Amino acid sequence: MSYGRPIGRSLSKLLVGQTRPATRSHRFSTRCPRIVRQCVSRSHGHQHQSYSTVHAGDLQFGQPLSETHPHLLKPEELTPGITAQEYADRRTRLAQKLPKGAVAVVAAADIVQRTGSCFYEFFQDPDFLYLTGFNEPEALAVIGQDASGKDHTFHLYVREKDPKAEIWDGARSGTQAAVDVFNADETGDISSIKTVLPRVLSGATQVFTEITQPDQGASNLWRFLYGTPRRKTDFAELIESRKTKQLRHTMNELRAYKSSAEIDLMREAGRASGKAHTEALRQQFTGERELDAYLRYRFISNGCDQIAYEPVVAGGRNGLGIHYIRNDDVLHDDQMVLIDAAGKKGGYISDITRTWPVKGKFSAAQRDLYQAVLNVQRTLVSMCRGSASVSLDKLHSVAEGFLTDQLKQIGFDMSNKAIETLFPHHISHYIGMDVHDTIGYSRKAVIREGHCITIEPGIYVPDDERWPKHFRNMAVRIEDSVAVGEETPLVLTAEAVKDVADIEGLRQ
Ligand SMILES: [Mn+2]
Repeated sequence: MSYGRPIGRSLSKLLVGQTRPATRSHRFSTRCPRIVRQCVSRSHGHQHQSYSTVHAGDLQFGQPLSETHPHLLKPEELTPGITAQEYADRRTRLAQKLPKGAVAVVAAADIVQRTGSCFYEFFQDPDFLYLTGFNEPEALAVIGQDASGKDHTFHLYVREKDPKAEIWDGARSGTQAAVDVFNADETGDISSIKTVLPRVLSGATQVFTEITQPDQGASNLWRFLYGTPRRKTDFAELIESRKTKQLRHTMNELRAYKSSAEIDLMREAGRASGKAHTEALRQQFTGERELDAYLRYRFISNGCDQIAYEPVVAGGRNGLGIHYIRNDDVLHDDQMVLIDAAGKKGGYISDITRTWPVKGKFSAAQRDLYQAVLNVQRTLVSMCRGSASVSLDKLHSVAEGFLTDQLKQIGFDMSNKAIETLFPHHISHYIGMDVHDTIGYSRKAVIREGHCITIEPGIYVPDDERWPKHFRNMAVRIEDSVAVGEETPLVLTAEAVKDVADIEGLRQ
């Protein structure tokens, strides 16, 4: 969706000292693959100006751009697969959901330190990335409606370029690129945000933000040791005189329905990851670690740019631990291995689980349990349609009923809510930029075209006399990522085989 606001970038403005164009029509001029660098040179005592042309590819930015990484991005794209126009449209859609006079304030994620001078890989805050395409820490966006009510205003404060710091931490895009590449109306050095922000927010009647929410992820121990700060932050003091609302709900409404570009990226991530699962199945592995490493390598070499989440590679009863990620055990020939692993592309994840016999052939009991789960998984995938008018919670109760029937047929006593023990997690979650996307978005919402979800029934049989002996300590989960269609679901991870005959056929 566009309101006639041309989006491009003009790298010709990446000039030291050049005056910023005052009007939008200037700002969104067509992108230029070369930039002109203005030089001041002196000769024979006379000062004159000369111009030389520099390739934009010679400049360095804090993230890949089409000029520097044409193998990753097309010219109109700001991040792989997503155009500058789509980012602008997202901001406009956000602005239109805000009351008049309100602004949204969204912060970039911070770098997380491991120990000493080691850092974890940087992961951008998904809301911030969704709205800006800007993939650096220490940045803040302020977005609101423009005067016409049809377009948005966009302030983006970033780390200024700093040659000394960039030697250590890598290139930064800087404030000039915030305007010329990322299409901000106004920018500034994040180091002066404390003095700049009060002016920026001075006209805002309401502030929508998540920044005031305390860290939800801290453990009990961490809260005991470090508590929550008693003193108000500068930001909290700045906005306390205004009506403050949570932004989460509005962001979920925007992010829950995926654009065709987003679905294309998830399909590419799913194709590359699904292929990797099938490739792994062709080989014999003797340890979880090796299989884990093989998959990580194949996800990337098949076209993903990152791993989507810590993989679960669980032989035998290790699969009963839903979030088992140690992956350090031996794989035995008489076991099945449960693998929940996938890659990510252009910021969009896929989510896949497959379970197969280590030696490539199912025992009778393994086949019975596997086939029971697969039957239910296929039925549930076929319900991922707008025309089915179901919610995730409805899909879950349908899955519980079908799994109960299937397990009865292979000898389970399903009385006393047995299904809740054997199938302890939900059938589905939303997927997108996050593995569990749009946290807080209702599982009671009726799924529609554009929603992307997983279908992942699993049966985990404890070592308990209550269950048939030959199934004890077995775990089977089968999971695909699915884009909901109006009449037909699109399985995003179809390349990962799951039929019994296909699995056994791969290891002749
Ligand atoms: Mn999942």
